[in-house]
Amino acid sequence: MSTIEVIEADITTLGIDAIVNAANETLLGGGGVDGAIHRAAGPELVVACRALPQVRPNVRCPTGQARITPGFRLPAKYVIHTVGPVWRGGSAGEAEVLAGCYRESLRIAREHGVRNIAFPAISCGVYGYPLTAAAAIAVREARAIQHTDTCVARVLLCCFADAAAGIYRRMLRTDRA
Ligand code: AR6
Repeated sequence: MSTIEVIEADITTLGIDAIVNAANETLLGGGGVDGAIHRAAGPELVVACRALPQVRPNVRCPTGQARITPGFRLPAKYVIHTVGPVWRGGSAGEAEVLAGCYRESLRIAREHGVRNIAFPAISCGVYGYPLTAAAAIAVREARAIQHTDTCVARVLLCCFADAAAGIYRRMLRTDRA
């Protein structure tokens, strides 16, 4: 049984088992939450990411999949890197790919005995995914494991802005499983 909470925070400050990074396929860093996580984790993080095998030239994590590294100087023990879809209007399979990011991150979390995990709003920045639609997927995927997962006890949906947190909270209240 796990709980789902919406919090407003800088995800890099959370002292929990794992935080999820909204990365790109290279896993070598970028802007947004990815940049913040790399800055806070220190240079060891990009070294660890670079050491992950490439599945294609310059692709260490295909879109919709996830990879794990230590958190290094972060208060979180692990970083689970996932790559969300770029929003292309909604008919390019974005919803299924985004759901895959949550599922794969939770699967890897479980494999590593993670009990507490925080997700940012994957794809909702530079990648342009509409927040309300993305929040519905985040809530649905967190709920999908809520009653069956014996490892993950707490899923935090971490928003950077209060407007986003409001949307997530409304989704949690209205979209009961
Ligand atoms: N803590 C929590 N949430 C944050 C933080 C933070 N410190 N910083 C930003 N956000 P984005 P994407 C929120 O653009 O859309 C990178 O360059 C932000 O408000 O970080 O998946 C990667 O390398 C937004 O709601 O990720 C990729 O190239 C959410 O995190 C690309 O951006 C995601 O915004 C990925 O784009």
